Amino acid sequence: MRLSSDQIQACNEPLLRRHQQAFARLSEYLEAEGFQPDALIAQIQQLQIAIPSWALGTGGTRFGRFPIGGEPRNLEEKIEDVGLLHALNRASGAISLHIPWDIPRDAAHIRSLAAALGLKFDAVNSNTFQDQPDQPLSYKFGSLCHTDPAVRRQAIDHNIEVIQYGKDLGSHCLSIWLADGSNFPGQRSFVQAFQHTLSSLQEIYAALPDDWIMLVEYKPYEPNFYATVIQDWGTAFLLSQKLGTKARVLVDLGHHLPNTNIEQIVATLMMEDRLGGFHFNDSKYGDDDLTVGSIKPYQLFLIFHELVQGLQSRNRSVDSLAWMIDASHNTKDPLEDLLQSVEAIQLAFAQALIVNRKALAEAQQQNDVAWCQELMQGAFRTDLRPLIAEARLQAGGAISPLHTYRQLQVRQQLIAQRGKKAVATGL
Ligand code: LRH
Ligand code: MN
Ligand code: MN
Repeated sequence: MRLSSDQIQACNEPLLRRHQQAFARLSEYLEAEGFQPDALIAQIQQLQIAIPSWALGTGGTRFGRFPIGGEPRNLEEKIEDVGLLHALNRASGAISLHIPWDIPRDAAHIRSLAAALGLKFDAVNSNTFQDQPDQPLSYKFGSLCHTDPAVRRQAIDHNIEVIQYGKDLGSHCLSIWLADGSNFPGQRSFVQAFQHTLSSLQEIYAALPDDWIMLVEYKPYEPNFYATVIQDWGTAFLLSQKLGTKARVLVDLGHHLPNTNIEQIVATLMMEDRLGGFHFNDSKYGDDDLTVGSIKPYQLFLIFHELVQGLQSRNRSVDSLAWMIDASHNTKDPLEDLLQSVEAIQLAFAQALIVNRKALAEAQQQNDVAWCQELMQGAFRTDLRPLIAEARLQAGGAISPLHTYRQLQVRQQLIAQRGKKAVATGL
């Protein structure tokens, strides 16, 4: 299924007048504050968020899963779904694949399908946290860190194979998340587990093409509940430093202990030029994988504030980082949830763009604490939804993606085509 620009424009029609009024009011305010709406729109349009191939179906918990129907049954249909999102918001122009959940067996065909929908391939993800049916050795006690060199070899070879799939698709980035760790004190030597991980990563790094990036993702716990080998940003940073300049840290927002100051981590990683990318989601307790911006929108804004600062001070463009969503949708339609997540990211980015940085630097220098807060919250509390809608509209998208998605009865059509019982692979 595809959405034509005529269909989208027809849905925009009745919303146009109200949108134009709201955008005119906002433009006037922004101009008075010293910002050019057109320049902001150009920056917003540049930010493309990759959609994970593993999150296009309903997720679940270990207690149950409630499929919604019409879920994509194969990679082709997942690409089709990302195409639907991108047609609506013009900001989801990339897909991130998890191997072997989504193996692009006919890379040329998959590539051309994606290209026809305006999609690129972002990071390819390896998977050594599950055993596959045809796999000779088990990852029950780890993969790249395993005590047995034969298991490490198998996991290294898998990563090298994933690089090959990525090359065939035109990706430039390998993303590695390891579940490796231990469940009980004394089970493993921390030092040995780290050293095995490092030497395995070094072999994978050696197979990485020159124009590729290796993203190292950290997580404090789950599925191991005593210790995780790459538990925090410090460990991921250390590994990336030891590996070389192509290795960078991936920050998954859900992979922190409660109340961790993620924006400070982001600032430090940017300062050291080691930030590689993001897995966006939101959480109340742990790795909840909820809709981006649904629980802690101010934190999201503060993260973007550091990102914008870091990118501007290094004169780097937004596409120098890998922007991805990593969420799971247990009770909402996954496509609606993803539309909401992308919009939350765009909003936080736009809010960060309108922080008066000059005034903030002065207030910081004067230790004017109240004024610093005023400037930050002033940007955060500005309703920039008409600006994001205008960015979409000018790019040929929907003024209100969710509204249009429902009006065009996309889910109902997907169910009619794929069936009520179609269930996607992935989370
Ligand atoms: C682990 C994780 C990691 C995996 C994905 C499926 O919690 O965030 O990024 O690749 O979930
Ligand atoms: Mn993740
Ligand atoms: Mn996670």
